[in-house]
Order: sequence, then C-alpha cells, then structure tokens
Amino acid sequence: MWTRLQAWAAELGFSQIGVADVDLASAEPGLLAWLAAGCHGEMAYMASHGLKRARPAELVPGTLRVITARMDYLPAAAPADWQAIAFDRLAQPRQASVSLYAHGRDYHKVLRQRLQKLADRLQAEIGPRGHRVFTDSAPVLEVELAQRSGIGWRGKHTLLLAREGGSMSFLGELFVDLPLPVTAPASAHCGQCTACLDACPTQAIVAPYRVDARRCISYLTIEHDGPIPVEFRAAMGNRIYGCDDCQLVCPWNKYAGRSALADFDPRPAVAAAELLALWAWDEAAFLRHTEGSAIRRIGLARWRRNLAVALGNAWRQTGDAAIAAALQAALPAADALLSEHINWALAQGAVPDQV
Ligand code: B12
Ligand code: SF4
Ligand code: SF4
Repeated sequence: MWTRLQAWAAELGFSQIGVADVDLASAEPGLLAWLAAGCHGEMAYMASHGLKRARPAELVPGTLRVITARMDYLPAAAPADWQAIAFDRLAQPRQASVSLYAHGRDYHKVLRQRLQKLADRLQAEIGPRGHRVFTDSAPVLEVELAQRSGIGWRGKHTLLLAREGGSMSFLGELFVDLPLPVTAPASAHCGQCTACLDACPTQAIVAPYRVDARRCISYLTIEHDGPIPVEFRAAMGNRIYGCDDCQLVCPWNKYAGRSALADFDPRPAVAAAELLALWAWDEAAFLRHTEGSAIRRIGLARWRRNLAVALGNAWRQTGDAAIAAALQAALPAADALLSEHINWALAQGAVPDQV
C-alpha cells in the first residue's frame, strides 16, 4: 500500500512523503527553551498551545502515525541560476523583493486540498478511518515530524532540506489512526557549513538550529504588527514580504526541486515589481493583485509599512528624488504607524549609505 500511496502523492504534486511516529518527547525541551527565551515574539499562537504542539495524539486523539509530505515550490520554469537572480534583485534598491514562496498561489490552499485528496484515496482503499490534514494550520511541529520521517534533515537555519530537493518546499501532514510502519530518518549533511548563519541580514539565527523570530525579517514583515524596530530597518533592504537569504546561500539549494504545479508560477505584479509601483496601489489594487495569495493575509497596513521601510532604504542608497516625493505625497493620508515609517524613510536621505 505504501508504494501506491507514494505514487498518488507524486500524482498530486508532492515531492516526497514519509511516516513519523507520534512520540516527539525529545523535541519538547527545545520547544520550551525557545518559548521561554521569548523567541516567538508576538506570535501568541506559538505559546498558547504549549506542549500540544509536540504531542500529535493530544491534538487529534487516536492518532497513531503522521504521514508527512514535502512539496517543492520553485516554479517549473525557474532557471538554474535562480539564486543569483534573487540576489541580483536584492542588490537593486528600487526593486521589491518578495519571498519566493509567496510569488504564486497561497500554499495553504494548495497543500490542504491535495492532502485531502490523498486522504480520500487512502480511505477509498482501506475504508473510512480517522484522519486530519494540516499545513501550517495547527499546533504541529512540522519540521520535526518531517525530519523524523526521513523526508529531509533539519538545516542549521531550522528548515527542512533534502539532498535531492534542497529546502524550497512546503510541509504538510496527514494524521492517521493506522499503525503504518515508520520510515527511517535521513542523515544530516550540513557538516561544518555555517553559510546560513553568516548570511542572515539581522543575525536572527542566533545559534545553529535556533532562530530568534524577533530578529527575523520574515517575522518582522509578515507576523509582526506595529512598528518595525528601527535597529532592523536598514538590514531589511528591499525585502517587503518574507526573506529567503538563509536559503539562497545554502549549497544544497543547487538541487532545489521544481514544482509540478502551475499554482506556484510567479505573478509578475508581486514577483517582479518596483517599489514605487507597489507604493501606488490603493486598497482595491492591493486586494485585486493579492487575490488567492498568502500576501493578502498581512493586509494593506503592514504591506505599506514594509514598503515605506524599503523605500527609505532605496532613498538612502540611490538619492532618487522621485522616491522622496512619493513618500512625501503619502504623508497627509497616512495613519500614525505609517507616518512614523514614512518620516523615518524620508530621514534616510540624510544618512550616509552603510548597506
Ligand atoms: C513560527 C514559524 C515561523 C517563525 C519562526 C521560525 C522558527 N524557526 O521557528 C518565523 C515567522 C520567523 C518563520 C519564518 C520562516 N518560515 Co516559518 N513557520 C513557523 C511555524 C508556524 C512553526 C515553527 C515552529 O514550530 N517553531 C518553534 C521552534 C521551537 O521550532 P524550531 O525552530 O523548529 O526548533 C526546533 C529545534 O531547532 C530546537 N530548538 C530551537 N530553539 C532551541 C533552543 C534551545 C536552547 C534548544 C536546546 C533547542 C532549540 O528545538 C525545536 C523543536 O525540535 C512552521 C509551521 C509549523 N506548524 O511547524 C512554519 C514553517 C517552519 N515555516 C516555513 C517557511 C517556508 C518559512 C520561511 C522560509 C518563510 C520566508 N521565506 O520568509 C522563513 C524562514 C525563517 C527560518 N530560518 O526559520 C515552512 C518551512 C518549510 C521547510 N522546508 O522547512 C514551515 C514548515 C511552514 C510550512 N508548512 O511549510 N516561520
Ligand atoms: S529568513 Fe532572513 S532574516 Fe530570517 S533567519 Fe533566514 S536569513 Fe535571517
Ligand atoms: S547553509 Fe549550510 S548550514 Fe545552513 S542549512 Fe545549508 S548546508 Fe546547512
């Protein structure tokens, strides 16, 4: 049956599946230490479920195994030098850099539907059994389960990566009440490499396998509400939604897999835009261009806050008066949060470029 399940998963666009046991007791101290240090910042949902996150059978009673799944998201047409292209974009201050995972359709929708199809096929084969599907949607230690089931190992940046597929993949799970044989963990291949720790613009990977979210640009631009701490603004550069740096430098991403699905094909309006074009969007344009995209979740206020920071960095680096004029023009209608970021951005014209 396992071979058939693998074939169905491949048909549905998954790159690899595995089976993990539900005993994650040895991961509990790490989770607790991370929470105790406050590394979750304002992500209250990380703290509120406590150890349930490490106990799948408490989350869904009756769960005996977790079928783990990895889905690559680089588009099929991504060229071999995709990392160089992303770095090139980061080096152009007027361009907007949106994390690659958000260039296409919202992965929550894509993975959820396909995991459910996998569950339906399994049920058709073996009869109705208890199951639940999750992808970044519940208190689940997804990377931990994935690495235990052998669909990759945990990199020092904390993400799952695979020898044949790199780390540019999403994770999802199917909780089942079947005593399936577990699949063996994969060996780790980070060795002495520290490229991700060294490349992080904000030193958010405070130690191997340990990310302080409060310093991470992904957290600051997506999860964090309110003002972006001033100490991180210059380091954000032109990153307006998420950050890929720790993965861009990873040597294993030479082998990053490509998606079998068109869902993750880039939408040019966000994947290849200039900051000023995005700054000109009103709410209707934001909603139109982010329909079905994960970006919509952050809302217009955070989107414009992030853009203001990136424009401040571009103003400092280019001295382009059109940037200052666009910032200035938005001030009268801006609320307190946005005004503070615009004023910071405008003040960057007087700051020598240190980036
Ligand atoms: C919260 C969260 C974040 C936070 C915190 C990240 C983090 N490393 O915890 C923020 C907002 C920063 C974030 C950013 C990103 N995320 Co995120 N995130 C999550 C989420 C919802 C939970 C992760 C979690 O459980 N963190 C809790 C900590 C404790 O877990 P951990 O870091 O894995 O730590 C383990 C060990 O390293 C160790 N440990 C950690 N700290 C310490 C401290 C001590 C003292 C000790 C002893 C041990 C220890 O113990 C832990 C348990 O084993 C998951 C989805 C999910 N439900 O799992 C997605 C998820 C991890 N994210 C994902 C992605 C894609 C990203 C980004 C790449 C997005 C982007 N491009 O901007 C970045 C990458 C940043 C990075 N290097 O981690 C994917 C990763 C896919 C993959 N291939 O691994 C996931 C799995 C979502 C998904 N379903 O696809 N994310
Ligand atoms: S996503 Fe960016 S800021 Fe966050 S840990 Fe990776 S390199 Fe650092
Ligand atoms: S950059 Fe190096 S240390 Fe970081 S995950 Fe990749 S191989 Fe591991």
